[in-house]
Amino acid sequence: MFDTIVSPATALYPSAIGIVRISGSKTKDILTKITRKQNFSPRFAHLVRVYDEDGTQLDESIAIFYPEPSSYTGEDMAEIFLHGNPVIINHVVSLCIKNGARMAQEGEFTKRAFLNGKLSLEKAESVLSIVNSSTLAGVKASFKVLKGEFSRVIEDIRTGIIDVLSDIEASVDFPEDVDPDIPKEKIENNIRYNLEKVEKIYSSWKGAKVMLDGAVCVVIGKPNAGKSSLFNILVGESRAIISPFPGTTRDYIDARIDIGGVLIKLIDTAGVRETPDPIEKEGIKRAIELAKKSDIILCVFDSSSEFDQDDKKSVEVSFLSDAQLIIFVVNKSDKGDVLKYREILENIIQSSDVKHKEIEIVNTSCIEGKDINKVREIMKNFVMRGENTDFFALSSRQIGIILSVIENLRSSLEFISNSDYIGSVLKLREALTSLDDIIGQGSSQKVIDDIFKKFCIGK
Ligand SMILES: Nc1nc2c(ncn2[C@@H]2O[C@H](COP(=O)(O)OP(=O)(O)OP(=O)(O)O)[C@@H](O)[C@H]2O)c(=O)[nH]1
Ligand SMILES: [Mg+2]
Repeated sequence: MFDTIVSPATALYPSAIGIVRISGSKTKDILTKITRKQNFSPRFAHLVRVYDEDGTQLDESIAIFYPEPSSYTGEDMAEIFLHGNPVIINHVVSLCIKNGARMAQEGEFTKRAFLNGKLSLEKAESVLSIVNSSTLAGVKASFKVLKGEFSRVIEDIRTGIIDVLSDIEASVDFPEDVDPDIPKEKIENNIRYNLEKVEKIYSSWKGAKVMLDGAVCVVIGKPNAGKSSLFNILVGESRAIISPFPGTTRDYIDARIDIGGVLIKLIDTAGVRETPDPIEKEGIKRAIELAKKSDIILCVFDSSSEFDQDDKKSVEVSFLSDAQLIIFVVNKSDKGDVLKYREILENIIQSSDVKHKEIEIVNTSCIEGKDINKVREIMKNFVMRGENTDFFALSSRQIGIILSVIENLRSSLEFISNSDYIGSVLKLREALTSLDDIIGQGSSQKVIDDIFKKFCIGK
């Protein structure tokens, strides 16, 4: 049992209606004291007078009483719809406090809803993002979480993982009781199937996030490829220093650009190469760190040079990054052999196992300003795609958990492929615990139940 809390539920500036919310066991008592009305029908809009301490009438309002457990918080609750003057609202709140309530802390009504089992954790978080979203797409994506669509998907993945666990755990612990040939391939496929579902949650959120918050685009590539030249053209002014000497850019430089209404934070970085120079080394380290956390990578190549180790390293950095869009910009088309570079890059893409990323190749000439618009167009389309994406608006806590589940499932796949069943089980269990954290559940009793379901009757 908690104490009774009260607070304004609407913003404190003059408006048509201002709402005061009360929750807790003293709710009805307080309501009666300030309105002098004894009986409230559940969830009925009563027209009431509100009285001040000295008995004078303060306002006429609508009061609704929600008896527990059928209320937002799960406790006795009331909402009083007053005239929207902050003076009235604040005074009514203080009357409630004088009659036994205390001022609610931030988010305390929703917190109680969670603690009283009315909302799971992820739904409680969605209430916050519904209120805070700055776009309609964000509101709709948050509402989907509140409606329970997200928890249904999570539950689905959870059940899928439990099934895999049952298969593996049963055959490891009790080999004589279980059909011995649950093929390794089947287990692998089942893990992969669930992994893809979790990855889809992440990639669709990420795709939509760039539309909601703007995208971070990092320009990388070996020294002298033309990164700063490209950066300056996209920014529309000569921000970064350009020179024919490799290793010109050392620190990173950023600028906000607007491509047809799409906001992008563009970052120019130091050229990637092996160097003994500690300052340049530090610049390259930063470039790689920035690239890792980006949404878009522009990986620039000098087509008039030979494809070398530094180019290879830049491609590697692109593939290992979070970026969902990689544009291989084959620059210096005015003087280089772009076809040769293109062929090498196409082969690398073909033989790589990078999935879920969009990879494009564009030939450009920064000197002639050629085909830079293609780069702009691809970036814009990538960001705008989020507009129609079916995604859940998730909190950073939830995304953190989703990422750890992805990690766990990937490692469990790796263990299985090395026939390390115990290692795989441990990782799957970690994934389950994390999934439970999303909705705030904590038990893995279901795993045990599922294992015994597979035993022969009578054993
Ligand atoms: N011919 C030709 N030269 C180019 C092109 N783009 C850039 N350059 C030249 O290539 C040299 C290097 O350009 P930058 O933009 O400084 O290259 P960077 O990749 O930023 O180099 P670092 O900062 O040293 O890593 C400069 O002399 C540019 O003028 C191009 O498309 N064609
Ligand atoms: Mg540069």
